Amino acid sequence: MKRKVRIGGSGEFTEMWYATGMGVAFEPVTRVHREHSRFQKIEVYKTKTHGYLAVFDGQVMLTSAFNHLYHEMMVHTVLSPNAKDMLSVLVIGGGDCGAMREVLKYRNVRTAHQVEIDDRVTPVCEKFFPELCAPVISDWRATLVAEDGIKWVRHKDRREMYDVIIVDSTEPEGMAKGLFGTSFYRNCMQVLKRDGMLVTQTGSPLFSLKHIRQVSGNMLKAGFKDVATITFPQPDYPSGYWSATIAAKLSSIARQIDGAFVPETKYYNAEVHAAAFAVPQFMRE
Ligand code: AG3
Repeated sequence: MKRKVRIGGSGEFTEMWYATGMGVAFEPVTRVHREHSRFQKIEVYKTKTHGYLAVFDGQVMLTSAFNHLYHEMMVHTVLSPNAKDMLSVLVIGGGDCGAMREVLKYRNVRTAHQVEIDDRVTPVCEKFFPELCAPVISDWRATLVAEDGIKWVRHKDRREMYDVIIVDSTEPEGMAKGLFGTSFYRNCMQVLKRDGMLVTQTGSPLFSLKHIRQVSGNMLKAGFKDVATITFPQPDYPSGYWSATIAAKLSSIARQIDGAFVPETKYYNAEVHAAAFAVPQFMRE
C-alpha cells in the first residue's frame, strides 16, 4: 500500500496511508536521531506526550507510550498458555527488544534468540528505549544476533529447536516480504518442535484483510494445523487497530487461558486473551 511521510514545519510527524485516506500523526515532535542503515532509514523523534517515537522508512514502529499494546499481545497470547518447562523462543525482527522483554518475563523460557537483520536497530533503541532493551541485554537467557531471519530458519542445524517463533517484522514489503510466504513458513515448521507455535504481525484488520487471509492460507499450506487471527487496539499504527496471526504445528491454539500464568502486564490478561480471539463480523468468511 502506498504511504508517504510528511514532516510539517510545525514539528509534526505524519505517516499517511494514502490508499485508505487516513494516517497517524504526532505533534509536536523534534527529531533526535536520523541515519541510513544498510537496510532502511532509521529516525527517532521526541514527542511531547508519548515519549520517543521510532520510525523506519517513514513507518511508525513504536512509541514509548503505547508499544506495550502490540508487544504484550504478540507474545503473551502464545506464551501464557504454554506451561511447559525449558521453553526455547525465537524472535525474528523485533530489534527494539520490546517483544523479547515480554518473552523473558516467563521463568520457563530457558533460551531466547532475537534475530534482527539490521544491526543498527538495537543500538539506536538502546539509547531511546532503555526500558525495553536493558532488561533484555542483561538477561543471560537472551542472545541477540544481527542476521536475516529468513536464512536463520533455513539452517539444518536448527531443526526442532524452538517452541515458539515470534515474527515482529515491518510491513510485508521489501526485505520483510519473504517473512509472510509459504516457503518461510515451511522452514519455520522445520525449526519448530512438534507442538511448536508461530505468531506474526498481520497489519490492520480494517485495511489488510486480504493480506491476513493470504498469510493464514500460507500457514496452512506450509502444514500448520490450526490458524487464528487476534485483534487489538494500537493507536501508534494507521487505523489504530492491529492484528497478529497465530499458527500451531500440532495442537489447537488456546483461545482461553483461565488459570494460566500471566506475568505483570499493562494491557494483557485472561479476559483480554479470550476477547482478542473473537472474530468480528466483517472478518468472518
Ligand atoms: N513492527 C511493525 C509493525 C508495522 C507498523 N506499520 C506501520 N506503521 N505502517 C513493529 C516493531 C515493534 N517491535
